[in-house]
Amino acid sequence: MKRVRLFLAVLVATAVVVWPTGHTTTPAVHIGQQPTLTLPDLRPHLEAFEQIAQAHGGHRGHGSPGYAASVAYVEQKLIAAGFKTHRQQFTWNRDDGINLIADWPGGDPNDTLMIGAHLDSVARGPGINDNGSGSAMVLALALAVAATGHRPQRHLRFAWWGAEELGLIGSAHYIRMLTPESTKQIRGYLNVDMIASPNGGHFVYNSDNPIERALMSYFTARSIPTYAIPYEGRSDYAMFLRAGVPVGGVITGTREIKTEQFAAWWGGTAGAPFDPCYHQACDTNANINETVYLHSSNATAHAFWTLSHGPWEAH
Ligand code: DTR
Ligand code: ZN
Ligand code: ZN
Repeated sequence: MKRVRLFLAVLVATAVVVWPTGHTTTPAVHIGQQPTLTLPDLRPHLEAFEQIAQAHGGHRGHGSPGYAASVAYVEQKLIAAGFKTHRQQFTWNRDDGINLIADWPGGDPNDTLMIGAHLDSVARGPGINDNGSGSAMVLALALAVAATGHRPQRHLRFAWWGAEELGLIGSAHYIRMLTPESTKQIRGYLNVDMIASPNGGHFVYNSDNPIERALMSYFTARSIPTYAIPYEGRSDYAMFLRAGVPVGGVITGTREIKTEQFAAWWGGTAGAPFDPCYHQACDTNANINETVYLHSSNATAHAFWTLSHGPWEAH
């Protein structure tokens, strides 16, 4: 009888250790230390994007080897950090397009927080402000989530969109491929496009939702003036908005001219464009305002971290 009891004890112990009960339990919620993104977190990715463009015909446009190399660069960093990555293929203008989607394991998939940036440039140049700045920030944020072991109640999904410059093609494909149920699982989407303009400022989408409030709390806490801009449907947030997903984000300006008032608020040159190299070959690493970039990056990181847990409407 004693031998039987011993056998059963070993069997149970083995069953617990070797044969789990068939369902994976989500790791306990752990709120990691909110990161402060620094230039060493961001610049290496911007420099990699410019080197990729230089090695592949001068740009990272949809369907080009430069775009494919940009996807591979971001993907390998994410996989090394423990993300589950997925290349979502689509075709546009007879060229193969790719959205790179990365899910951080854990969290409630029915309550997903998303952040995204388009990874493609125009065919005229390397696209470092537009939109290496956004792509690098989203990558640095994802790596910070992994490094801090951040495991909030919400599921976290990161995206790098293809073919934005051709008309929001990649993000439109992503939304089109969602079912109504999976669309409802997305609690909110933060868009990150052009956040380091050389003569830039701090524009916040006039979302009137928890995303805008979380973004504004960063700037208000530092007494940094901001200017609310309406949705114009000119970046990847547009497709999420049309699908009924709450959206938000910041932008530091494109070819529009900086006014005297804005120069008084943010410095820089009145009467000149926020980004004189918008969609030009000179959109290189020299086309980055580091002060503006750090504020817009950390405002977005603060909002994402804040919104990753807690009651949505309480924000
Ligand atoms: N279409 C973006 C630039 C752009 C224009 N308006 C906005 C508003 C919000 C974000 C981005 C933009 C591009 O050239 O990539
Ligand atoms: Zn852009
Ligand atoms: Zn652009």
